[in-house]
Amino acid sequence: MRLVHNPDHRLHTAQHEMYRGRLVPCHETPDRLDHVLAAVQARALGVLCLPDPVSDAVLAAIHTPRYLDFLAGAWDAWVALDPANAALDILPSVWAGHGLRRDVVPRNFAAQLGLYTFDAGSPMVAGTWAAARAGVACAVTAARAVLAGDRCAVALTRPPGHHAGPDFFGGYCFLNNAALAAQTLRDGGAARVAVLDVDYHHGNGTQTIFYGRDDVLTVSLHGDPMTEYPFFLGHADERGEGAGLGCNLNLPLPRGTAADTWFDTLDHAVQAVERFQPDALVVALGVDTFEGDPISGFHLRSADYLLLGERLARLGLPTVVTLEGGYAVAEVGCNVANVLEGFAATAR
Ligand code: SP5
Ligand code: ZN
Repeated sequence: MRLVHNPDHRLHTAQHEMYRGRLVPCHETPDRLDHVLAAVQARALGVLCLPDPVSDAVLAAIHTPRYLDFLAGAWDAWVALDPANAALDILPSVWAGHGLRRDVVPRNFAAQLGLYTFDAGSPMVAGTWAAARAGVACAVTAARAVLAGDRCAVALTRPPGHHAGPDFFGGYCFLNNAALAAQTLRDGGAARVAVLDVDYHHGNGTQTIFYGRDDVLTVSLHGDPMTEYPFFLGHADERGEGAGLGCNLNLPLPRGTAADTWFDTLDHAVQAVERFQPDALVVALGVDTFEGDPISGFHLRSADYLLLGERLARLGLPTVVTLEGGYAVAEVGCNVANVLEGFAATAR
């Protein structure tokens, strides 16, 4: 199993996210990935390798030019406002919601920031763009390995991606790694691709990217948006639109859901993937479904992740895995390694 890791992930190290009127320490930290890398190496789950570089055209297949330009220039624009900003994370304070125009891009940087994000919990720093780009390279490299015949390849990366849409960031995500992996599989000859998102949070960015398309099925199993982030998308009645009608499936579950119900619901997700008859699978793997996760509300235990890996492998599909959330730092490595171990034991 090829394990593509992001050598630049540490460049994205932010300080604070806004929570209940205060800046609190970021949950999405570099040590998360360090624990994952240590765990997969300790168990010899596969070959750790570096990503191949990717061109701008790869990003532009999923994200808009104006959004990519914004991300690429955001840090310089931030520091140009005031040299003292170099010591501060970029966070927004105004948003283009509630009937406000999104078609005109203001010249003001704070306004642009509010045009391109939907929360105040996703700080950007000087190295965010480089880290996120290198993360995309991991996802695309993993997808290319699967196109070349690997049964499974894994992008071990951060920042995560599944909340990032065509022209927006949020939920600690800037570029949608899973969507870019799916698009790479499509461009490489897979006629139909399924994205199965098992992160605790609804994959709103991925859903939005593929909502009108019938060549990519998006399925997400997540905390009910009536009470859980990202709140404003992820309901069961969102089924896709136009040609994509029927190609999006949301399976929201109440906060507090334990493993038995979660796995029953995973069976529904897996059946939907099977009905779609895809040529390849992308798994958006968040392990923030863990009982000890500090920001989430499901109750999976570490051993359950072995079963998840087995279940995913039993689909029998060429599979790309991207790393999404998981904030119980001490256990995140074990939980991710368990998924991969369960997969490898079953795929063999
Ligand atoms: C990829 C991913 O899992 N993104 C999740 C983004 C969730 N952002 C909102 C989190 C609210 C955190 N609450 C802070 C609790 C302080 N103890
Ligand atoms: Zn999550």
